[in-house]
Amino acid sequence: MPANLTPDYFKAEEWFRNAGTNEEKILALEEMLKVIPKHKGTDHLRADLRRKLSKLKDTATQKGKAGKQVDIFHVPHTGAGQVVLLGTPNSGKSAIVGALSKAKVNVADFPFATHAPVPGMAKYEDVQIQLVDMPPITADYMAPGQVGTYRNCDLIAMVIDLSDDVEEQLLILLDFLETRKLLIDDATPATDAQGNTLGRRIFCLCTKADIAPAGAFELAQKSCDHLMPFVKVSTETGEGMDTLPAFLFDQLEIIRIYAKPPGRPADMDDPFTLPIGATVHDLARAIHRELAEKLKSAKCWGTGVYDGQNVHLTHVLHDKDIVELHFG
Ligand SMILES: Nc1nc2c(ncn2[C@@H]2O[C@H](COP(=O)(O)OP(=O)(O)OP(=O)(O)O)[C@@H](O)[C@H]2O)c(=O)[nH]1
Ligand SMILES: [Mg+2]
Repeated sequence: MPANLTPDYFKAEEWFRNAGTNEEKILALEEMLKVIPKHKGTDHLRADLRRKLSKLKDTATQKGKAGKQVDIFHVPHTGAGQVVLLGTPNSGKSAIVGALSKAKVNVADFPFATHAPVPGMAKYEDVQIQLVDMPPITADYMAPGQVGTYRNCDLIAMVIDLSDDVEEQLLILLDFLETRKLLIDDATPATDAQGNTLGRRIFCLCTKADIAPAGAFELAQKSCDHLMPFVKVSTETGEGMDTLPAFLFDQLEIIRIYAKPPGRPADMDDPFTLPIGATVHDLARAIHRELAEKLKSAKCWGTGVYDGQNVHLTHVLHDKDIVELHFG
């Protein structure tokens, strides 16, 4: 009996083939099992997929047996947040990372100039935001393991070259994000059954504004069927580049907090960064996980408090607050 496999199944299968880690393979196999047509003709295939899945889950729980593998697509986080660029070949990804950081990127007039992730640090006021330049993806190709970098980042910058076919680029990039469950929408829960986070925060970074035909930016906005912020830049003229770090900071949804030791001035050079909505207790945990349980009281200077006000451990902090912690 014919299996009659669907396009959704083939997409999930491609995801499985390109998965660089066992976690990613598990996610892809679960998707394959979800979308595979369920009839006699697929009995064998489904049994085979279930076997593979259970084997992978077993390996995932047997930690530390194999030697450490080097995964070039695993980019350790540094700074206040990690922003990873996603785009088709020649769209201007490396030029952006090169313009905002000191990273040694390869900007070139030919496609596939970037082969591996290249991280660089972009400065926004007193914090550093990590940008990661990436190899391109196309409708039929991505480097094996590449999806892992997107899975682990804080924010995806979907790069669209305004001087090229914006609709086609959007189709390719959104399809990649949708099939890998990287878009937050009704079909993608916040986490999967294993507790892995699925959807990521995403925005659209439109480049080459200097050579864009009239209306290209508006067309990109109109053609994107997912709600996300859009910005327009040019690394050639600098348009939009000055305000890009502030925009990234906003999109990361973080706040800066300056810790003040009792009786001494606050350290205003090196803020802690915490998610919006973080409390005094979250700050204490960020400073020292064990000491946090001994936190007795706190004083706060900043938004919504008078200077030096005693605040409860559940007090919600704001960007640029100064906090003095007293441990028992
Ligand atoms: N006019 C103009 N050209 C740009 C701009 N940004 C990048 N370019 C040019 O576009 C070409 C590709 O830029 P890259 O930054 O290498 O593109 P990429 O997306 O990193 O390319 P891959 O690594 O192949 O994926 C280079 O010739 C750049 O000089 C821009 O804002 N305006
Ligand atoms: Mg590049």
